[in-house]
Amino acid sequence: MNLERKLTALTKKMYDKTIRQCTDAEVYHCVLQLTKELLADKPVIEGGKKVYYISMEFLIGKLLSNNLINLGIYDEMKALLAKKGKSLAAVEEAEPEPSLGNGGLGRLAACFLDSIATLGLPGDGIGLNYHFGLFKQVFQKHQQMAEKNPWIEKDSWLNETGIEFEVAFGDGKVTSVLYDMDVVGYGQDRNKLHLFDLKTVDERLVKKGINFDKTAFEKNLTLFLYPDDSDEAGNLLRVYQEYFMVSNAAQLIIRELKEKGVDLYKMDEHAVIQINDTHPTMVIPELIRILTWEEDFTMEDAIHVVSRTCAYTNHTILAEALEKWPLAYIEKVVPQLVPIIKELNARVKKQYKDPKVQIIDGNKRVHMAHIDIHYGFSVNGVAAIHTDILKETELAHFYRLYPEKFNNKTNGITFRRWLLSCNSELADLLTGTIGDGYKKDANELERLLEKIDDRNVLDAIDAIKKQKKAELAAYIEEKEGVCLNPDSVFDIQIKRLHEYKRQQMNALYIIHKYLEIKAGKKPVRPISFIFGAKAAPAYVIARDIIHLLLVLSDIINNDPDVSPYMTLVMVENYNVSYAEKLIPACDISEQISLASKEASGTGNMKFMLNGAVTLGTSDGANVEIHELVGDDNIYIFGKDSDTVIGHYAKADYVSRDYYENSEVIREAVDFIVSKPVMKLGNRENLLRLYNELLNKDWFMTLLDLEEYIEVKDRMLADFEDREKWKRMMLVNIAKAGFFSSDRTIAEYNADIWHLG
Ligand code: 26Q
Repeated sequence: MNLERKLTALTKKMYDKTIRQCTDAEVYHCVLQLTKELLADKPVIEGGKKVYYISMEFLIGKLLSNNLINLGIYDEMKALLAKKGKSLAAVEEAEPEPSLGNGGLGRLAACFLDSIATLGLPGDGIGLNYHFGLFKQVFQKHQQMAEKNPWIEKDSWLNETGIEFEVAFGDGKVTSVLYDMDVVGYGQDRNKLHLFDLKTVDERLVKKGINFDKTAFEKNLTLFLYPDDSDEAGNLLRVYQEYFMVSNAAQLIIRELKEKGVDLYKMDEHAVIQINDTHPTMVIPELIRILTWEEDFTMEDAIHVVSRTCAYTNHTILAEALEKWPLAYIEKVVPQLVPIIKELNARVKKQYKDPKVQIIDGNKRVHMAHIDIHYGFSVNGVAAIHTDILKETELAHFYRLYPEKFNNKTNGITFRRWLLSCNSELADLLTGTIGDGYKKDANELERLLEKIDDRNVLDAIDAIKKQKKAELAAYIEEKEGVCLNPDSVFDIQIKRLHEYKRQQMNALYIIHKYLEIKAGKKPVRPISFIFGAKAAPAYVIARDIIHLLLVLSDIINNDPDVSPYMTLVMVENYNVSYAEKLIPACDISEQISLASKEASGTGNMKFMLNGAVTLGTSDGANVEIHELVGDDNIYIFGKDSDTVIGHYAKADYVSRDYYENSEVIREAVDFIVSKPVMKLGNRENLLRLYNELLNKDWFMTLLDLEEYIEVKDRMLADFEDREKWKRMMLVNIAKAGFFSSDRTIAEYNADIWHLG
């Protein structure tokens, strides 16, 4: 294959220019075109049984580099462009970023598609083609504002399929159109991501910011992704979106089965549907409806085969995040599902008396997870501790009924994006040190442990970290106008803004450091505190926390007594591309959720793989990271999940006691409403946050604050023992293999899907 000849022909045809004469954006469009042609040439992965991964979110991020890597032409393309005076990085800047997810759950779905194809398994994603995705975050007067984020251009990764379906709602029918994206595996053939759109969607509905006419569902359904992660928005439009997705999914799956000549009574032998959290739950009653109404199945037969086809993944134990829709909503949106849901409910009621396992509760709310558990064959959590909590506490009543359905699948990340693409320097060093077998079998990373005493390897890892920090500092200076000292420690917390993730605890540490410096106690080495996070626009306290961080950064970075020793930056519009720049540059990975609340976390894995050391609580996948690297290569602090669950059960946590009993805590908390902060910030935001911490603190920030300060200070001191730190970096990289999503997907396949 001759890339140069093909690309030259394309630039000539599309712009009547040579590669050299094209702008970066023009080159991008030509490379996009060329890559799409190469993708289309790949055979589609076929096999006996296929998985359909249905998800409201696929946080795919930019796709150019990832596709080039998986096609095996990344280096060649980079060299070709360089020869023509172009840089692939600059060309990539022209690619619009689709933000079709809120955070972890959406990114996990994207990593899974990459791994399913890489393992050569037949499996497609099914989701929605949101025109503006998740909102774009801008900061104004130390506040988060939301704008739309258009990403679909005339030419994009989307392919028209010509496939259309009808979807009937209580108040009218709509037509859907299906777009596909090719998902090529690493050195493999391809699967597809199917994204459904509304034929009559109208982008002009969006006026200022992200406001739009919520009533015209036949025009608005696919405009935006709901910006709430882990909060039940209680909005009817979300139910419209969910039904639109699953009705299309069900029609597509049945159409594909029929094309293969499958006997629908044996659907479960040819298809498995993985339900990504409760959001696609209505696919269960919808399939049952189609089979009974259109395929003449008895209710008994339909329930039987659908239950053997559907599997459910739970991503949260936060009660407020478990979807419970008023039956009246479903009645309005999809009246045709109501008799089915009532039938499913009646069957449960007949068999089980326990009110905790009913589908429709006393307040006429439909518990979506309960449908999944009763009428699916598998229920999985996303990290060992999370699955244990589901079994022992949150879903204990169901575990007693169906112990055989419960299983754990610890999350993973695709090493193509989170190592090969974002940190090719480290990938090359690894290849030079242990060979490139780790690219296919991530467990081979362990061979790096043999080099634990190898000066050259340790220094080389450290040199790459230095380089990535310098690159990030330059990028942040350009984007945010904040100058970071590349010799400082880079302490990074990037994830959705949520009280349980405790960005506010990190903020209190920062205040504590600031006050120490003001009092003359200077750190031996400057520290750069870096945050990236979007808050759901309706999540008031989360926005208050962003406000505090922005005000603090203004104070700290502009105080000449302090800024030589510490810097604070909250980057604007944190997204996948920003993560790819931040993660390779991190020294301290902040994973400080209140124990029991973070189902898994996946950023923790990305940081570890890139040689950062974790500062975290015993929560989610941190527990498994801890087991793998051992006590000496991680910094764990805070009360464990049993203690925390005990506090909730007894309702005996009183944040004010912690405030009153500790001067350190008192000083830090009081600073939130101190003169310098109130002067720059907004009184209402700051007072609310202060009062919340003192009078409620539902996610127990103050419970772990003192120990957090202690352990973080010890970690910073250890950073000065450079030889020790370099070894910790090496051990973390070497032990990261377990967290490859290839391993996760192989487990899904062995235990749940049984594909091929
Ligand atoms: C529900 C109803 C209405 C509107 C929105 C929602 C909604 C949307 C998104 C509820 C939850 C989410 C996203 C949850 C999420 O991202 N969970 C994360 O999943 C990761 C992958 O398993 C885990 O690593 C994280 O621990 C978990 O927080």
